[in-house]
Amino acid sequence: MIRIWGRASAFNLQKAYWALLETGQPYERLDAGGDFGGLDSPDFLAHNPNGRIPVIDDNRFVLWESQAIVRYLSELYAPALVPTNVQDRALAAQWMDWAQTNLLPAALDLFWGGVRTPKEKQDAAFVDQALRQTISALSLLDKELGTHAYLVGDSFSLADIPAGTCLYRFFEMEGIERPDLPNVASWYDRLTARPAYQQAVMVPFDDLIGKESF
Ligand SMILES: N[C@@H](CCC(=O)N[C@@H](CS)C(=O)NCC(=O)O)C(=O)O
Repeated sequence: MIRIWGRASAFNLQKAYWALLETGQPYERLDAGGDFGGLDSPDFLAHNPNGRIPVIDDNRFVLWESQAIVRYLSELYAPALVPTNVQDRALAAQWMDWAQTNLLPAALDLFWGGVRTPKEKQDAAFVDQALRQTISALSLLDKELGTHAYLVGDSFSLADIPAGTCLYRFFEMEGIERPDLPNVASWYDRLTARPAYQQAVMVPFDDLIGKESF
């Protein structure tokens, strides 16, 4: 039985949880972080000395960092999510690293500034800049997705998980203008058809307003 720690509304938990659900393995999710707290308890820190969620324990193998978890779970339990040839695996790594270092910081700033910051404290210039950066990153994806259905070729793979996780909040948050991104929108439709995406990612995100959390 795989155990995974993290509150359902945590962005980084959602990446790892989505991958876990794609594996079909039995699991237990334990709420932690946000209003559940517990990240500074000795037991939690013994699992993750970095004091963040998500963390998994797979028969005493403990792993933290969401994208490391996505890779581990896919390779061990859902090999169909891992491209078989070296070049495609390299492309998957490219998209995962790009999402982590380019798309997600912008998208999380947008979410932080426009959703988790109380309305009366929101900084319009900050939100606007984060929106422009997010749209710029999504426009790059829109071009890429013009020639194939998923980030690596025409099959869903682990490469889609980090970038795909931010789409639900981007398309659902209120008060922003979204440009037409037809290929991203079609990709999003394909992701939302996946039961694992629905369960892990399409969950309310209007909690923790005013708290420093994603
Ligand atoms: N780089 C880490 C970041 C982990 C992280 O910052 N997690 C956030 C939730 S998205 C957290 O633990 N926040 C504290 C809390 O929720 O209380 C990863 O990808 O796993």
